[in-house]
Amino acid sequence: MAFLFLSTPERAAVWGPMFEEAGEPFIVGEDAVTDPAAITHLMCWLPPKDLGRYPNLKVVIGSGAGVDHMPKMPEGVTLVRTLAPGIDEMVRDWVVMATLMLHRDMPTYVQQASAGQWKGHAVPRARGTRVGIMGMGRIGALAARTLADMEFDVAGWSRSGRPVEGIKVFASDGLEDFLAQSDILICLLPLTDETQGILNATLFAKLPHGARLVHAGRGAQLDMDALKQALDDGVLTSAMLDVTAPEPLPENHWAWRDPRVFITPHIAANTDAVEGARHALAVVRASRDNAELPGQVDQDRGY
Ligand code: NDP
Ligand code: OXD
Repeated sequence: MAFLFLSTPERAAVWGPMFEEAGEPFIVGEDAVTDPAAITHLMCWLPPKDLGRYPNLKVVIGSGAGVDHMPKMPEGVTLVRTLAPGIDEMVRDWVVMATLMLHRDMPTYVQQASAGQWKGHAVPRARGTRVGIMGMGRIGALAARTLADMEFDVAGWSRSGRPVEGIKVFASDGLEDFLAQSDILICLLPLTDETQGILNATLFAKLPHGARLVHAGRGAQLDMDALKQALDDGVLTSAMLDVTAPEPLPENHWAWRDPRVFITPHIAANTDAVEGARHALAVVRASRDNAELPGQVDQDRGY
C-alpha cells in the first residue's frame, strides 16, 4: 500500500517526514510512481484524469473542505474531504469579520473616508441584530457559537435541522421563517445540485428589507445579477463575498467597483499542512481498520 501525494512541494516537505515517522509509504508526484498497483490512497485538489491507472486505489482525499469540483469517483473508490480545525477556525474568523464590517456599515465609512468625509451615523448594537446562517455543519456551527457569544441573535438553517447547542436551527422546510428573521444572512453551504443558485431574487425578497449578505460557501450559489438588483432596490444593503463564479470575476464586472460590495479572493481559509497530513494519516489508519473514514463524502448527496 502506498500514498500518492499530488500537491505543492512546500506541503510535501511537511507531509513527507510525518508519513515517514508513521511508517507509511509516501510518493510525491505521478512521475515518481513505479508500481501503479501499489497506490491505494491519493491526495489532491483535483485528481488525475485517468484514475484507472491505479487499479487498487481505495481513497481519494480532497485537499479542501469543499469537494464540489471533484468528479464522480470510480466504483470502489471513496472520496474524503479534508477535516482540519484550522479551516473551520479561519472561515469562522472571516465570517465574523465580514458580519461586523457589514453590521457596522463599513461600506459607507470606506466611501466617506475616500472622500475625506468625517461623519458618524447611528451605531447599531449586536444585541437584537438577527443573524441567519445557511449551513450548520462544522463551520456554520462554529461561527454561530462565536457570533452568539458576541450577543448577536443567531439562528441556523440546515437540511436536517440537526440541533446545535444554544442555537435555534431551522430544517429545510423552515426556510421562509428562517429568512424572515435574518437581518444578516451568512451562506456556508456546500455547493450541490440543491444549493446551486440558491441566493437569488426569490430568496432575497424573503429577507427583512435592507438585509446584508455574507457569502463564503461557493460562488455558484449566488446569482450576481439578482444581487445587483437587490442592492439597487434596497432589498439588500451590502454584501461581502469570499467566493464568486467565476473566480476571479472578469476585470469589468460591476461588483469590483460597487462600494456596497466587498470581495476577497477566496482566502477565508487554507489548509494547514500539518493538520492536513494528520487528517490523511487518520484516513489511512481508518481505511486499514475498515472503519468509517473521517470526512467521508456522500457522493450522491454531494457533501
Ligand atoms: P459540512 O458538511 O460540515 O456542513 C454542511 C452544512 O450544510 C450542513 O449543516 C448541511 O445540513 C447543510 N446543507 C447541505 N445541503 C443543504 C441543503 N440543500 N439545504 C440545507 N442545508 C444544507 O461543511 P463545512 O461546514 O465544513 O463547510 C461548508 C462549506 O463551506 C464547504 O462545502 C465549502 O463550500 C465552504 N468553504 C469555504 C471556504 C472558503 O475559503 N471560502 C473554506 C472552507 C469551506 P445537514 O447537517 O442537515 O446535512
Ligand atoms: C475549501 C476552500 O474548500 O478553500 O477548503 O474553499
